Amino acid sequence: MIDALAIAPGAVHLKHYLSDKEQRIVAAECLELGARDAGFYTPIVRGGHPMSVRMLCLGRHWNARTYSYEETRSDIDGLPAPVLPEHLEGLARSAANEAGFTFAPDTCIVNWYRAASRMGLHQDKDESPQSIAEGAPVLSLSIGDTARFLFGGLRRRAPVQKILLESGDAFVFGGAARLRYHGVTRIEPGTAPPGLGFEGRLNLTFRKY
Ligand SMILES: O=C(O)CCC(=O)C(=O)O
Repeated sequence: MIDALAIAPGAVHLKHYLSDKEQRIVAAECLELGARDAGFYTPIVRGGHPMSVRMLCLGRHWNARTYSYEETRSDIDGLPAPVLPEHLEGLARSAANEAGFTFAPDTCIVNWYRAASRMGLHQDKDESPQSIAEGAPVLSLSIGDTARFLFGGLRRRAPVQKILLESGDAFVFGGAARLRYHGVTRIEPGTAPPGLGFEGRLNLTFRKY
């Protein structure tokens, strides 16, 4: 049985959603795609600072300098963004359904966290106005080391909930929760299940542009 925790209206934490086998399959798929042309890279944000995660964008590329989506990696190497594999799209669709959402994602950002990686508190608001207005969810799958995840409110200074995202967990926020601030303060090294074939944490976030 799936352990679904209601975090806020529109936000659901699905504990241990992916089996160990599914985690290994998804991790292998991401590592394989990430090692090809148009694979993992270090995004450089406005102001010229590198992000602490490595990133792989599937379906559409997210440009870290302009905070917008595009067909090609114009801030990296000009290559087209790789296609979002059907298998991953299907996993995200099913997980969102478990949380009560109908979801047809067309883009996935894979963030590869190392021990020192972080993700500052932010809102996801670079998707199309229609997608945001509809409250189309953001669905994340975590694989590897545990993350200390913060889930806040609609204002940056609103109180935050501290949530541990463990390997295999899914986290969904849409509807009234779609624009809530969120971020990752820390990765707990050495907490991943054995046999995943990589170090750190992979977080796949699916969105409908
Ligand atoms: O790594 C996570 O759990 C969150 C990722 C995130 O905030 C994002 O990709 O916008």
